[in-house]
Amino acid sequence: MATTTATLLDTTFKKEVFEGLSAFPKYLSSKYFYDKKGDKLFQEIMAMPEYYLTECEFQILSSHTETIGELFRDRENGLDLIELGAGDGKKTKVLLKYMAENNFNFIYKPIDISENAVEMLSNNLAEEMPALNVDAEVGEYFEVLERLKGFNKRKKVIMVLGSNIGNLKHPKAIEFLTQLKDVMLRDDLLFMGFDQKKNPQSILNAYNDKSGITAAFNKNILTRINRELEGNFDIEKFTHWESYNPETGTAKSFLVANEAMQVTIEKLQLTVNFDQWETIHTEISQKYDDKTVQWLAEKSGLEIETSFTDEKEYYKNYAFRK
Ligand code: AVJ
Repeated sequence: MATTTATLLDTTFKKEVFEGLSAFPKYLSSKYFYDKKGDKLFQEIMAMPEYYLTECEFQILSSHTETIGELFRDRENGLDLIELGAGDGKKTKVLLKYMAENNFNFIYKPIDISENAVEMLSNNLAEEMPALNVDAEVGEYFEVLERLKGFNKRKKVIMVLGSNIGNLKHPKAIEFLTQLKDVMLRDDLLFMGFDQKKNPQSILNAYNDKSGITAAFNKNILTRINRELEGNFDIEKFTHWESYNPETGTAKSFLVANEAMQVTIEKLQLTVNFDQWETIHTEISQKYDDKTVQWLAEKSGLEIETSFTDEKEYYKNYAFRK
């Protein structure tokens, strides 16, 4: 008896892989990079010299710790610090330490799509900063937003670091920012990192490192499909390809099929045909300038309060109010 699609595609992952690989041109969502192996590869990416983003944001948070911390502070009632896409928390710890050492009354709520990352971060914080009040959660951005409405008793600061917003095309970014605005009250802050437009070669290098870590990261989505959905992708037959359009500021990642092939994904009851040189689009990493961030803010009903940048002006963190 034929299985109905409803039971066949019973998770978002299955549904989206089915849709993306049945579409033309083919695509997969970068949010599926982050399983245990993907988290590890992303850690390695953040440590690569080519991937300047992490170092720049770390520099910003380290050199403006006090100003940023005091921007967050509410002396009367304290605050809830909510971080979306917390990852390993390395950069956030700079702020957490300042807040802990300067009598801030606050709880830290890290949220991440990776169960593994959330668990590692919670354990790490319990060890390194045992006095810290941590309430971690696993979830996707758009899912957890609803639940943030419950955090209304005192000031909230919502933090999204790492230029994670760059994975969203502008219309989706506006939707995301608007939803954040909707859960914010008058005195709440949104503190967000935006990777800036810069010389195009530096951007290309950041997503096309010589050591092949980014390539492995990109291909990990196929490995994940093989393992979780019983696919038979031959990973070797795909090439990681990066492009950057300096006009739009969009960096795009692809997996290119080196030869014609047929792939079967058992759990989706799906056969996928690839022509030689056919692509799967896997990620966008949008780069910004002040004008674009200003425009996104306006479209979302937010106002830029202030911003912070690094020495090279490669990266910026903006504080928004509604
Ligand atoms: C975590 C989404 C910000 O787009 O720069 C790194 C992910 N992809 N190298 C980015 C990523 C390839 C990263 N973000």
